[in-house]
Amino acid sequence: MDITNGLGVPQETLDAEIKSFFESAPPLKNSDDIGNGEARRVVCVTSGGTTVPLEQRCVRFIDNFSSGHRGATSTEYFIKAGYAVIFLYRRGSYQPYCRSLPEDPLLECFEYTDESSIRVRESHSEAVKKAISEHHAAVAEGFLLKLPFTTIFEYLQMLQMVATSLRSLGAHAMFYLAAAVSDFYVPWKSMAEHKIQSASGPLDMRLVQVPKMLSVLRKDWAPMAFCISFKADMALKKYKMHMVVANELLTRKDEVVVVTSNEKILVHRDKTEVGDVVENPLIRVIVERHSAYVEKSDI
Ligand code: PAZ
Repeated sequence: MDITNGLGVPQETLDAEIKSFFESAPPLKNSDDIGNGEARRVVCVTSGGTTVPLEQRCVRFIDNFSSGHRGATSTEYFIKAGYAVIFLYRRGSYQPYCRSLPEDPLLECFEYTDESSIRVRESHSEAVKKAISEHHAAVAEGFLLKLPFTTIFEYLQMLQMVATSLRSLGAHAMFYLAAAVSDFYVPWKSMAEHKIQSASGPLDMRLVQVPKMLSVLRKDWAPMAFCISFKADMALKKYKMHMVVANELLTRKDEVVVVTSNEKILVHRDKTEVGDVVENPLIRVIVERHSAYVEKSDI
C-alpha cells in the first residue's frame, strides 16, 4: 500500500528524508540549555493540613493537623541532594530553613536601637543569618518555589496543576505527599453561603468522601513520576505508590518506616548527634530508590 502525506510523497520516503536531514545537520551549540542535558530532578513536597470550609464565606472550618515540620525539613534535604522543590504548603505552617527560629521571629529576633534602627539580637544572629542566606540562595538559584494553600479545594487543584506540568519530566519528577489531606468535605454547591446560625438547634451536615486523587495522580496526571505517600492504608497496592512512609503522631520526629513492594526499612534519627532529624536519613533512602527508578526507566 502506498501511504502518501498529501504531497504525493510516500510517508516512508519523507521519514527517511527527515532522518537524513537531522543526521547531517551540524550539532546545535546551545542544545544543553534547551533540554538535551541531564534532566533536572524536581520533587513536589506537600506540607501542612488542608481545611474543609463549612460555609462559602467561610467562618467555620474543619482542620487536619500537621505543623508542616516534616515537609519543610524534607524540603531542605531534597535541595541539599540537588532536587528543585515545589513546596505546596498550608499558609502559616512551618517553612524551609526557619526551623531554628523562634515562634514569632519578627518580635523575638530583632530589636530597636537607640539610633532608631532595627538590628538582629546577638542571641539569634546565627539562626537569622542562616535562615535568610540559605532561603535566598535556594530561591535565587531556582531550587525552591513556594505555593500556599488553605482549603482542600485549593490543595487538589494546585496538585493537579503541578502534576500535569511535571508530566513531561517522566521518571525525574517525584511527589512526596506529606500533607494531611481531608478525607471528607462539604461540596461547594450544598454549602451554606453565610455563617451557620447557632440559634436553630443541632447542626445536621453531610460530608462527602473526597475522591481518591492518588490513583488519578498515578494514572493520568503524571504516570511516570515517583510517588511517595504518607497514608498507609493500602496506598502501595491500591494507589500504586512507589513508597509509603508510615509514622505515628507521637514518635514521628524520631522514626518512620519506609515500605516498598519488597522491603520495610526502619529509619530513625541519630540521637547521638545534636540536632539530627529523621528527615536526614529518610531523604537519603528516598533519593537512592528514586535514582534506581530513574536508571531503570532510562533503559
Ligand atoms: O507536619 P508534621 O511534621 O507536624 O507531621 C507530619 C505528618 C504526621 C502530618 C506526616 O508525616 C503525615 O503522616 N502525613 C500524612 C497524614 C495523612 O493525611 O494521613
